[in-house]
Amino acid sequence: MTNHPVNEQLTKAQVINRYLKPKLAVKESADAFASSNIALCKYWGKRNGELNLPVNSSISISLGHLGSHTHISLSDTNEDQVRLNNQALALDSSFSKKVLNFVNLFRRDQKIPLIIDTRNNIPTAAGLASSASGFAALMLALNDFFDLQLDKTVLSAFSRMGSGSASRSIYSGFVRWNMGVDEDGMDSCATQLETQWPTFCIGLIKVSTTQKPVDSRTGMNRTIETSHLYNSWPQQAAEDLTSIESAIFSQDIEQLGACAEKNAMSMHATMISAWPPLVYWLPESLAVMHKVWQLREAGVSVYITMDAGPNIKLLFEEQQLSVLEAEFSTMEVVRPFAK
Ligand code: 2P0
Repeated sequence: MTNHPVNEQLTKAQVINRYLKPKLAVKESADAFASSNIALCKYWGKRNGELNLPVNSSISISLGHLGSHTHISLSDTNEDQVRLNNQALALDSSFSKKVLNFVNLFRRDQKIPLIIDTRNNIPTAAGLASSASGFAALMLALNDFFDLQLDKTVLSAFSRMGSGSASRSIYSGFVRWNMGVDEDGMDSCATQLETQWPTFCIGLIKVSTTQKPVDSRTGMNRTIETSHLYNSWPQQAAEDLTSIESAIFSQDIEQLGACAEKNAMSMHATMISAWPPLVYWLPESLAVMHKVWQLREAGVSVYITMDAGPNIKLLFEEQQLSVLEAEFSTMEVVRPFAK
């Protein structure tokens, strides 16, 4: 694509280094939690793959108690140890490599062997965005462990270098990730929308929890490279962002839901028109979609969003909860603003 300039000059390490002291302080251990998030206006496409700078701004809702918990402590052996959901992983596994590459951006050449223990209470790699909460929790834990004293916008920008959507998981509630324009990407970070919507609900319908065949990063790169429909995506995303943000502030579920559903379907249209085609939907996903559309025809205010996977997320207000629970017996409900 020629209309999305790629600027690969700065590396992650160069950008991060500017914010670090030469020698790190080291605590005995640190703990952090970050919520996962579901995009209402999706992040789909990078203008810079090294720094994970997006083609468009996005908006998400955080998933409250669902997310990642990271514990960092000093390793008493000379080697790092990486644990995921109470299991020790090989250091050359793809998860360990991702975690340690990120940790090394901060540790640099200092010999500080660590135990990095991550626990997700969401299914890993099932389209429920565990990389978002994972990198955000890791960033928060590193900030504490090495006493980096970084402010939240910097933590968001650094998390983004681990995984784009992680920039939004530094905050809770409704969050906007501004695409930014600066060469070093430090203005490509998230901010929290200062509003509460106590009746807002998300319903998670797990169609499949197995590992998806093509990860998001590969999927978005393939889409940019091969889908002609992608040309219309940046402008649509910009328009959807404005509409979704105003619907959040006016608590208009119809406007928010319709625009979020259209945004998700448009993103999937760009994927389906990529080559080879990227079809994350399963027959069960479509069955749920048809059921939702029938319910809406019958007057139930409920809308769909989907990410790079087969699972369905429903957007609705509390008044619809009992009807939807009767229709979707396996649905897990998240109320991000519940006290
Ligand atoms: C989103 N997704 O806005 C979009 C919608 C998937 C579909 O952010 O390459 O794991 O690590 O920056 O953040 C998933 O992409 O990708 C994602 P990388 P990431 O939630």
